[in-house]
Amino acid sequence: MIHSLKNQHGMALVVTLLAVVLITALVVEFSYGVYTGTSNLYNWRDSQRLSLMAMSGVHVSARFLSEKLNSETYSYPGSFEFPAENPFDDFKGVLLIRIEDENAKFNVNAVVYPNGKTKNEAAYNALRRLLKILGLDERIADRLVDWIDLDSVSELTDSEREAKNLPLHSVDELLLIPGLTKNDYTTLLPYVTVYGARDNLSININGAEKPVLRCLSDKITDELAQRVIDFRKNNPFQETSDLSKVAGFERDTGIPPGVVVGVKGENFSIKSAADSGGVKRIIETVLNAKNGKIAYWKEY
Ligand SMILES: [Ca+2]
Repeated sequence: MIHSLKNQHGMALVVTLLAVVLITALVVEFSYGVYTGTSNLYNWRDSQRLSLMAMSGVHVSARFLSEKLNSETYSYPGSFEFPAENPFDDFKGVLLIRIEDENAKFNVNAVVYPNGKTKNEAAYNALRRLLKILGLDERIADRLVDWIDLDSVSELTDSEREAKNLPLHSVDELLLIPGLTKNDYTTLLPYVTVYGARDNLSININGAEKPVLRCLSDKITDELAQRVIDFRKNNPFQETSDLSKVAGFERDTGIPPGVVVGVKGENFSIKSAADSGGVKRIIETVLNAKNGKIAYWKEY
């Protein structure tokens, strides 16, 4: 019964989102008419139209997130995709929106406290566990600390070489860290972020994938992490203490101070791709759904 109600609830959100997409599409259609009134360049027109579609995808997502987060104490799941086919009457194309909760990922900047001087041991140890779980060299955690911290004292021989000595602005910067390979980067990418609090390592357990759940404490085995995932499918965590309802967490979660478990995302990445006959226009953005600020924007 609970399961079915949850499903209906999920469906209602998607239907609302669809309705908003269609309304927005009409608005875009109108602006498009105005926009292209003075031009007869076909490619330009097409490209502008795709761009507007992708933009409407971002607006829809931002509105959806803001409404959802204002009305609920938690956010679930960690990511979802929303395709809308032919949202225009006379437009054959697809708008594909993907939304990801950045706070369900490991914020690599949290390994050094905001003062730039002190290593957050709990976050650092959690990162070592994440690296180990992913089959990567645990010393990458030391390389990251040296890259971010203000001092130039090397943990490893080359780990302060051309170091930024500041937090990362985008995950791509990981590629600049000495000794961190393209393979390390690709393996880490689905699980790490640069957005979110830096005074603690804070993770939304409603969205975190298994390796991220496991790295929270030594105690969280693959089996325990799977139980968390199974539990939240039917009962998303509405508050942090709900974690104790999962078998194995009743008495103690084993999560150390310095690592904070949350149930709600705040920073979301949105990828909105408009595609017509293989011609694409994509917008990637990261939005703070709480204060409406855009932390990242890229259109291509
Ligand atoms: Ca440094």
